[in-house]
Amino acid sequence: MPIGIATTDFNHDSKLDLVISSSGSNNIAVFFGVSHGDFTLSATYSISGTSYPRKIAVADVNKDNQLDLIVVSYLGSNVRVLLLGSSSEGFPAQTIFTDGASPHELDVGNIDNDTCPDIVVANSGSNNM
Ligand SMILES: [Ca+2]
Ligand SMILES: [Ca+2]
Repeated sequence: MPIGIATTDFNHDSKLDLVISSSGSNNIAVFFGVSHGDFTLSATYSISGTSYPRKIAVADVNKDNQLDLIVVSYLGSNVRVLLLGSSSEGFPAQTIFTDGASPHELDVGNIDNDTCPDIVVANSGSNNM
């Protein structure tokens, strides 16, 4: 079941692309925009374990000028970061950060005004952020 969506231009072709998380199949699908509002499936990435991926955000986490994906794993109680462009296979191994119980929402911004993006996660199971 699709549950999270983000839009950006991953491949720098000036056409909007879609990223969709699917909770039932534990994966993320990337669709590149083509023309006239159509999209083509680029790749599907498994989110390991019984993860139930939900909200997705996009940011250049490692500052290599390639956008990366950040997704919350509701059942895994963690946040996964998938780096784009550091491998010919697209998003390589995931970096997993332990989080509170049942993370539900996330957003990315620069909270402390340094040069690195920060991630804020709302944990519905532990009533904290
Ligand atoms: Ca694009
Ligand atoms: Ca990056």
